[in-house]
Amino acid sequence: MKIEDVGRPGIDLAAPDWVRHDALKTWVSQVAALTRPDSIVWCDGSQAEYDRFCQDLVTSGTFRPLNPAKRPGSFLAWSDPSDVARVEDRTFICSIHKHDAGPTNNWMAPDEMKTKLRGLFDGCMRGRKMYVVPFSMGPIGSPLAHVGVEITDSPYVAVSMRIMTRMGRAALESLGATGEFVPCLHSVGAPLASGEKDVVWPCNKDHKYIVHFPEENAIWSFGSGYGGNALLGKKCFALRIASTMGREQGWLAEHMLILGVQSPEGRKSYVAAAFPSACGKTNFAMLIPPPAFEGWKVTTIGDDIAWIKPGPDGRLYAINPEFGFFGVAPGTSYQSNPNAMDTMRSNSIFTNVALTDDGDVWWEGMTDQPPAHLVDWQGQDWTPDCGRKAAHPNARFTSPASQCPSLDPDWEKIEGVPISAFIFGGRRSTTMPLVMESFSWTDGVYLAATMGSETTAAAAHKVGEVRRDPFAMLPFCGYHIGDYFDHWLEMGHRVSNPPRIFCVNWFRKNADGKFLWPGYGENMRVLEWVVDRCAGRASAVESPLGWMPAEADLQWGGLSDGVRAGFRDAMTLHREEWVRELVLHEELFVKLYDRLPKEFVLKRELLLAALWRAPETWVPRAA
Ligand code: SAT
Ligand code: MN
Repeated sequence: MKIEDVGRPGIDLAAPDWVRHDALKTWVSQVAALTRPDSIVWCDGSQAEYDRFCQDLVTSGTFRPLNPAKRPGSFLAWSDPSDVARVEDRTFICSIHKHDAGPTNNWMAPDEMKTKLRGLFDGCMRGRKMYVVPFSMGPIGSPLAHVGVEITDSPYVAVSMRIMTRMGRAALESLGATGEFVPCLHSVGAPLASGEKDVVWPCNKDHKYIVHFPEENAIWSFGSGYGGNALLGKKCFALRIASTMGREQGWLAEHMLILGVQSPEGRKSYVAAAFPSACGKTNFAMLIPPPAFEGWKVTTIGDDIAWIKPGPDGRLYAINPEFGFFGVAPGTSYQSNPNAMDTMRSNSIFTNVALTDDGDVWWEGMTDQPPAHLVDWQGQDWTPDCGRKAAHPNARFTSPASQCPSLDPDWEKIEGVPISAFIFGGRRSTTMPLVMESFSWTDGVYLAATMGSETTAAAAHKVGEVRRDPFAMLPFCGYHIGDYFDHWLEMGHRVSNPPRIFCVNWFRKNADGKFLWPGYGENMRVLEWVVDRCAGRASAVESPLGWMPAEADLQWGGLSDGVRAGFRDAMTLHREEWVRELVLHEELFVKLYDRLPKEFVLKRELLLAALWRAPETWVPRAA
């Protein structure tokens, strides 16, 4: 990524002796000359440095230290109310050709965008420190790992990157003097005039740009300090840029959790599962099996992103490129996810949750009884009857993965873990059954490509509308989504032993709007069927859409008849709903026209025919 020489920055550019990468030094000095920070801080990733940055954040008022007796080593931050989620309408894929970004991404010509961005970045770090943050996505030394360097003027970003990635000196040293890195440039876009007092959450209310240049693997982000907009290793690098790299190099970068399942006899399998943001991925990744599953164990490799490559034995192997969890706080409790609650007991950053009177945190759903008094995420007094939410619905915890009690012992294995099954799940109150297995790889790719989901608070748009979210990658695919489907079809043919593909829907409701399936730990019953199918140990019924378990194919110990009745309803296929669904698939296909895999057109016709052959309502029944 070229930035023209705009002169000398006029500050000390000397890098510490462990920085031996000349191209990095050049880039840093170009960025400094453009953005005009007061000083440059090269981040080594040490604990002492982290503590110093946190202390600075406390001094500036961005961080509030939490009560060390309740939440040791932890801090609370409240963002500006205008900066609380990813900004999808301000997110751009600037490929040279518009067609390569495809109809699901915003696009602008790279030159035009760079001119615009250069204007915005000009002097944008005045009055601030510029942090140079080297990081590795994936275990350092893994053949699946890649290095990035984020330049940011936000110390909140620097400390969050240390939790979320393998950050600092070791990451940079793994590059030697000339290795390739992804340059990630970030500014909150709020320069300070000399003597001007800073606000606690600087950001730019008028201009936000989250921009990717796929042909040069570069990222520029301006104006937001929040989540995926600012922690550029996550969605920008590990999904949008990495998906482009994976397409060129023959691997996959996916919006997937990775978990391990171990049976009482010690059989172990790994599963990767895609769900849209804020659909309970962290809960699923840290699932605790119910009492009826004595001896079963679920272990966590990752909760959000998977990088997946063919291994020498014809299977697909996955790593979690991240080092921590950036999870949705509201709804997380010792009931819904004890492992997440234990993970965030210490050394964590909380953003946009409420503060309790004894210096701890609280959010909706954390306890049955809300505290009698809180300070809410906007700094106002809160009582249970005040009519406002105490935490923002997209409030987050940022915690080290190493603190997770269910962490898999092999989570840092450099070759990754072999994947037996892919699971795709949307949030659908109707239509989609609780679980089914695709008839084939191609069928599975079709089902994942046409996945729909009701929108959540993770991004700034209307909550609760159904939108197509192919592979849960709609906001994260860095190139034409039609080409992405082709890449998936091809990857299945490239390996001799591809994973099986399943769809799930934990969110189906009855006519009264009540969930039909209890979810959380009870999802173990579905997960057991999935891994047993992969091992050839579970039976299934052939439905018009795929293989489905009959009631007798799941374990029911410890559940009431009511739950089993809910299961039957959640597995029912209604022809009318499905015909409507297939019409909506057509809406997506029309947008992709020339790059839509031809297999999909045929598959849709076959599905329609199968639905008309089957009874109007179809329930899986054992033969
Ligand atoms: O804010 S993030 O993009 O990192 C989280 C998410 O949307 O999944
Ligand atoms: Mn996500």
